[in-house]
Amino acid sequence: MMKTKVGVLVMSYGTPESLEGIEAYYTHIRRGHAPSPEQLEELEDRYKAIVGGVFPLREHTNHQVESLQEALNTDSRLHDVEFVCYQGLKHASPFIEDGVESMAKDGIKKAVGIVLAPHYSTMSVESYVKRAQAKADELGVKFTFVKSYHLHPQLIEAFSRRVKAKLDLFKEAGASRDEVRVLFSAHSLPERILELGDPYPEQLMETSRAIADKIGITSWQFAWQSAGRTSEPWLGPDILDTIRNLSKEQVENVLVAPIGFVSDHLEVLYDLDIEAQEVAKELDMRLMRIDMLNSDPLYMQTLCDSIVDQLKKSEMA
Ligand code: FEC
Repeated sequence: MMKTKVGVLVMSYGTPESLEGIEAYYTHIRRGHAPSPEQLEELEDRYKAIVGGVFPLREHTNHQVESLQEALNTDSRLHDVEFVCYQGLKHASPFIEDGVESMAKDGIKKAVGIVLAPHYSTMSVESYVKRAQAKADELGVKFTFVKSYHLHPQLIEAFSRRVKAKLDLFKEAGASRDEVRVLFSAHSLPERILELGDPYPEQLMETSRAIADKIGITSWQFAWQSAGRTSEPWLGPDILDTIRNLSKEQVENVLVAPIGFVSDHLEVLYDLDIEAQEVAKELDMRLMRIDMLNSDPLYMQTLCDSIVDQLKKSEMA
């Protein structure tokens, strides 16, 4: 039987290729406005603090795309389809548009897009989708998109296992479950998303609640991290302020669960493992972080299921 080829555009944030590439990357994030020398130096210093010769996000994205293609092609539900995965990055090469162009060159007529971030926001997922759709319209590729998968049972299972594993480590160190405050976190966005009725904060609360319920924890709360350094207000409370407040409440053990991200990258390896860890140390608190999902088979299954469901829903399969 001839299999129909379906393209999968796997979209992710992107990271520089090297320390020399940081300026171009930062300029792209700032929509073409180059950073000041001070801003550039500050970002370079953050990368220098985490990068051991390779930019970890690039390796993880490459591996996620390979693993997903394998998972999709062993999924028994669509045996008349051959999935071909393409990478499309938001702020680095291969850009989202490059991914769509490669598909068109390979003769792909039908495709699904998915972002390696579980929660939908007009400022995050929607901006990936708009760019992919614009290029697809230009090149005549028919697209459908998975816009969120924040409550997928396998995703909740994968996060829950990681939270539980770290709670066990706290226990070994002498802190019972009730003595540990679990802090779920995600990337902050400008507060103006709320005026647009953006589902991002609610979806993040839903993921947090689902994990807490699954493993039966009551001592948890949510905080925002990595807010931009701009003059407009960003969603709060900020995670560093939250850690300081917890110390005032005599909480001595904190487990951070950055459920808005899936991979090891700057916002986790610097903002949490260096910056938040420093604050905790100063306050004499014990802070741990859950491991990221990276290419966890449960996460690959989440992506795979969401793609197959979306294809069926859109009647493209
Ligand atoms: O490891 C790496 O090289 C990349 C780490 C990285 C990830 C990431 C994810 C998200 N961001 C989101 C929103 C914003 C908004 C702005 C913004 C700015 C930056 C800067 C760097 C950066 N982000 Fe990012 N983000 C990562 C890295 N991000 C570097 C620039 C310096 C700084 O502010 O720290 C502000 C842009 C502006 O000026 O207009 C808004 C969101 C996510 C999670 C969803 C996703 O992955 O798409 C939301 C990873």
